Amino acid sequence: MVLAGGLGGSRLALALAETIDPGELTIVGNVGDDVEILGLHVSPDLDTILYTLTGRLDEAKGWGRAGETWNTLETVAELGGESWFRLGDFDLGVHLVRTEALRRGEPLSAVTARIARALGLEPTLLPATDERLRTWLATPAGELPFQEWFVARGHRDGVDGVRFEGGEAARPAPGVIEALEAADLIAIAPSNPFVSVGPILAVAGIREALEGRAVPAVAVSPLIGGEAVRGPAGRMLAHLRGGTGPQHVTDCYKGLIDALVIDEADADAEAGVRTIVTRTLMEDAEGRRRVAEAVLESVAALR
Ligand code: FO1
Repeated sequence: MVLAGGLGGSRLALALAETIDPGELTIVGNVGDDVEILGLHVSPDLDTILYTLTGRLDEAKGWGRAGETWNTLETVAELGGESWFRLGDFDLGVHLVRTEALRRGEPLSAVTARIARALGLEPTLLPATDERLRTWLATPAGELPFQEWFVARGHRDGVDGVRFEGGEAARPAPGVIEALEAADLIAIAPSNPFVSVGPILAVAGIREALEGRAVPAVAVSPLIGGEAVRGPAGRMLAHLRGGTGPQHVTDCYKGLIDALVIDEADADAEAGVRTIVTRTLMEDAEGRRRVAEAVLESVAALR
């Protein structure tokens, strides 16, 4: 089982799906980034996973679909509608189907499973929760909803704290706890620990199941040489945890992991937990295989 945010999450999920039987893999995705745009429910991280593992991701952007067209968005912009969050024509089809289903009362997990099946996804993809859970950032400019901070303001505002609206009350989506209990290994993807993995762990039932795990849990550090591969994770670790070394990543997962996969560039730094050292950049199939093998090695090493 893998707990995954968007791009980093989907890369590790793909790495594992290419290395083990993909039907044996369960991916639990972040929904704290979910947002309503033009009346449509968008689940960016679930979609990044769906698109990555079915060969549809726009690799250059790291979100949305390859070969996308923007006719609808252009019309929306012409009409003065909401166009800051760029929804492409192909992508919109997914949001239409999802939103219609949710309005009819179908749970997010059920419509996600339907979309996944239709797109040919082999692993099981589960949202962390079917209930409303939203990430908010405390910044010097005030508290901002996730996508306003990340996309509209380009995650330039410093983050003094993260809050998960609905996190305490949210129950794990059907299948999440069962998958956690049936797993041979629990992996935490090299996603942002605060805003990508944080919302998953904010679901009390998931955190408790992870704390009480009977199998090894291993995280892959999102850092290479003390810097995040992409996005604001480095800046957030520095400000909220006091540094950008393996130990600061471990500190985000206290009591939740037995090992941390770190990059060769960070091998000399203290981690506060058992480490597995490899090259962690997953740029190509070879890089993904290396990381998947390091993660899977930890099962044998920790048993
Ligand atoms: N990221 C951007 O930087 N700009 C966008 O306009 C944008 C649109 C978008 C549409 C659908 C989708 O699934 C993702 C989209 N993203 C966009 C990426 C996304 O908001 C973030 O990368 C994730 O939420 C962070 O994991």
